Amino acid sequence: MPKSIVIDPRENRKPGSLAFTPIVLNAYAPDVKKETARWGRDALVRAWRDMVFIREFETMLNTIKTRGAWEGIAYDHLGPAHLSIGQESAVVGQSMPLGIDDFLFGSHRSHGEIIAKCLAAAATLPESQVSSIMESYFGGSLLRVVEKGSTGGVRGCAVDFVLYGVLAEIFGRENGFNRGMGGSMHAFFAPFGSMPNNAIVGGSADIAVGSALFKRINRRPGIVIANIGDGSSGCGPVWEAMMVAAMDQYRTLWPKEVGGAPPVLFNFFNNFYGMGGQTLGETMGFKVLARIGAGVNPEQMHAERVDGYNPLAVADAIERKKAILLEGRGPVLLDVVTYRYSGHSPSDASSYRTKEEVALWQEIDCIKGYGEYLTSSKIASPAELETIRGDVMARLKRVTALAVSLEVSPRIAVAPDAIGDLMFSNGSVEKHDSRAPEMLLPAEKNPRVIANAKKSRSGLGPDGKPLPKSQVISLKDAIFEAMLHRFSIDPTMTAFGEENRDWGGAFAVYRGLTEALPYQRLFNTSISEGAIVGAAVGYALSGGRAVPELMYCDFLGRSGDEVFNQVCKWQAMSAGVLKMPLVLRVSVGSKYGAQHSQDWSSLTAHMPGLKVMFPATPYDAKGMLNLALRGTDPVVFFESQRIYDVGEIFVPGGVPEGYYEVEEGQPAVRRAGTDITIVTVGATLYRALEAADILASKHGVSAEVIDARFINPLDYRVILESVRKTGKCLLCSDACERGSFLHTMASNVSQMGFDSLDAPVAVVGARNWITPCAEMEESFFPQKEWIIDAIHERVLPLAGHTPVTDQGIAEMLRRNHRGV
Ligand SMILES: Cc1ncc(C[n+]2csc(CCOP(=O)(O)OP(=O)(O)O)c2C)c(N)n1
Ligand SMILES: [Mg+2]
Repeated sequence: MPKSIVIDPRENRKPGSLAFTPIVLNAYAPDVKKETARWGRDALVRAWRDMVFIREFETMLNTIKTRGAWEGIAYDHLGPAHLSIGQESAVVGQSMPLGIDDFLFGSHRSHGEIIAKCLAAAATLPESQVSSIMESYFGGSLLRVVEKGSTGGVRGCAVDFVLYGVLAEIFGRENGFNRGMGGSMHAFFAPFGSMPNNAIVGGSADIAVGSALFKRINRRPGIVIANIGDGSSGCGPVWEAMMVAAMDQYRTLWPKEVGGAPPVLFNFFNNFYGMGGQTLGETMGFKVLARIGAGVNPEQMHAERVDGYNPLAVADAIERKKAILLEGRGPVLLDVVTYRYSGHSPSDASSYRTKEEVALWQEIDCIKGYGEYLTSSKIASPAELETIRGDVMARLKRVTALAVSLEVSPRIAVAPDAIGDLMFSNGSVEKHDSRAPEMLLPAEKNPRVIANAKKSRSGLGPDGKPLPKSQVISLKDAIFEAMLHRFSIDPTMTAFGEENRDWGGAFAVYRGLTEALPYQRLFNTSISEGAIVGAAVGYALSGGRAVPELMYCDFLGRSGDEVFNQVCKWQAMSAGVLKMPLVLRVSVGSKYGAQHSQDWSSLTAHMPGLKVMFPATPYDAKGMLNLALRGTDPVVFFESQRIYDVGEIFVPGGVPEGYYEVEEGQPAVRRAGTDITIVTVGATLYRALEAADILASKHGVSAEVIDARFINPLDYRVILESVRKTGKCLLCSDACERGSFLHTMASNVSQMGFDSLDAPVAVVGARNWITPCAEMEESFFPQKEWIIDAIHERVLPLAGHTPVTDQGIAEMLRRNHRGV
């Protein structure tokens, strides 16, 4: 479909100049009367209390880390502790106007945010709600520990619950908010709107965008804040996140009722350092971080610099920006000026800054300053503040003693496989919401469905001969059918990436979906592979089904962190609190040279927490995608471009019209044989079958050809059973041989099937070169001759065979020695 926006040269070639509006800096003017009226006395005093909680909590951690004991409680904490001493006002002020529907995603330095957000919720939610949240979290196991001896009723108990949940998590205990699977840098407590914190600098930016997209697309209340540091302003994914958050289409193309741009706030806690790198004057060139907003959109992201040393200035800014976001006019950027006196971590001697500089900030310490504000304006007396401080210390001592005790707070029992049990949720969800899915066309009116109805479901004619490709349901048609099916069932399902919409999806896989779906369910993004995947992570962990796409496998590098650290880890790091119903479609190219033709499935196979699938037939493409799109685990779904147009030649009757799933992890025997087992991953299946034909006709060798289909999980029993029969095994895929997943497979088959093997397992992959141009590709990707020659040289000498390629041991030695 052509675009509705016309790119007019008359408009775009006009001379003129671009005007920027001034960006407000630290404009907050304190006003005791207004502040008391807005927040009420109790909340104003509680803000001070919460700042003290955070300060003392982190002082305790620092003391434990550096001296091995605090207040007579001895503990050796081996893990990290990135402290935010000095920054308390910025986080407490932030949480003041937020409810539990407002989400915070944070960083490695987020203890303060978690505590501030959770204490605010514990103080403001109805007591019955607080009780039921504590009671239901992990079956009440945390509550059972803190409720005994707790003071101050439900709210007092909730304070202890929060401190204990965070501390037990930092100490890696089963009673931690994430069962100790997250630790200091990843702790969070979703029921109060404290969402995952990220040890990857800037990692929360694109995840927050996805969470905000979830809220917008599914009309959920609240805003989403990405709490990131000034240092993260140099990170590509942060910029990508801002680009995706600021796309015009939310207002120009999306239906009005969706409500405009996703409500996301990029909140930079600007403490002027990224470890020892000084962002002001050294590592960045913006001078004032808020300037970034001016480069993003005409609203300049409503950017402002805020005095983060005054909690009320922060609260005021967050409240005003929240209103903008709820109106769909985001994104917003805040440059919250703050400072940490603590080192980057307890081992940091702060050699990169002067004592005088630290002293300048300590002189205006936020707790001291805000305490003076409270007392001088008669909101609280010094004695009241002292009493509060006493209560803080008493609670902290009690909770710390509980958290260090291995009897009260044991670690998760690792044996037999407790962490393994957390790697996948292995769930199955038809739909993530009960509302009717928003569709523009019923399936029977969809042009592609109508066109497909005229095609043969099988790739073979009645005579058993292949039909012309244009007349059969192809692999990409099969993917389309699975997508349309789930779109019409799960209202939360959304797919996005480059060229997903009007173009018809990369390689026309999605042709027909543009007509079927409103914008918010299928949209083009900026060319931001990191943010495409990162936003999908945020969308999925917020409760919706996301299908991001990478146009070429070679772009996986651009989304490296998102795939290798985010998609795969959050289910386990949250101890199952989060689910990740995300299917990342990755198209593997050919004919497009060195940077568009690589199969990097081994990289994803290496990452714990990913399910990896690689169908090679239309039947499997539909049945496996159906499986993936109903599951609750992240799946990387590889598709080989070279077989997008193949028809189904293995399953009688071809691709079923209705719904079905392929059983997870089960390889498919494509041809039975007795003399050698050939296992393929992806498109080499068809070359292996040609090789099997030649082996049979010329050499009388009967090859059993198995299509692995799955990379992880993978049930090796089918392969081992075959090897028991044949005694020989060759593995083949289009991935470069060195480091290919085939080597893991070879090692497993060798170890588990050693008794059956009478030759080593042979691996045939692509050459360890760059992929040459299309005309030379046959010298790079495995061909049927390579398979036959490798069998001859390394597995089973074939009488009278003269190899046409060198697959022998000497050549393997030579290649490895040269590194090619
Ligand atoms: C992608 C990435 N690069 C580097 C690091 C190592 N690292 C941890 S924190 C940090 C500094 C981050 O600075 P900033 O974003 O300003 O946050 P702050 O530490 O000041 O809170 C660095 C470089 C990391 N964790 N992730
Ligand atoms: Mg910083």
